[in-house]
Amino acid sequence: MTEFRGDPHAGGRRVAVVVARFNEIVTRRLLAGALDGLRARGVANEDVDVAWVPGAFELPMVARRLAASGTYDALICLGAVIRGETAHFDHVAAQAATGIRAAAEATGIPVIFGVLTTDTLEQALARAGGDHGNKGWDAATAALEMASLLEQIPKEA
Ligand code: INI
Repeated sequence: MTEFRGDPHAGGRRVAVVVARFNEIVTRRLLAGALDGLRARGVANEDVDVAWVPGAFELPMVARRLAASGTYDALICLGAVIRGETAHFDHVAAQAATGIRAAAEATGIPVIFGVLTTDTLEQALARAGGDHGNKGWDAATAALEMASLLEQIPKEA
């Protein structure tokens, strides 16, 4: 039996982070968590690029362009969609999730869903460096783990 397991402790990787400006009080903290997580695993500052988009709805388009560039081992998308603030919460959240997954499938590069979908700002802040950890950090872990895992498993024939 072969067991494949991604190793997040891997330096030398290039990572792009796409982050939404909407609810920036939350997303700035997610970004800080993601950058901390990448650095803690040995990713060099110069191997990380950050692109800001207006809102979570725009994450997939930019993520897909960056993933297709061949420059990065993994992409991280960060956003905060808060139900209390919008009637179109469900559309924005669903389009972000579907589009991010499509970007990964189209390019074969891991594109990580680091988008909070919460009912309130307080719940979002709790998950952006508050009582419930930092989803940005978790997204960094997932990105490096997936980059390592995809390196190990056989490619499409
Ligand atoms: N974008 C977010 O990232 N989070 C939200 O909570 C949000 N709300 O509340 O509407 C939001 N809307 C903007 C959207 O992502 C697009 O930027 C906008 O519709 C332009 O396409």
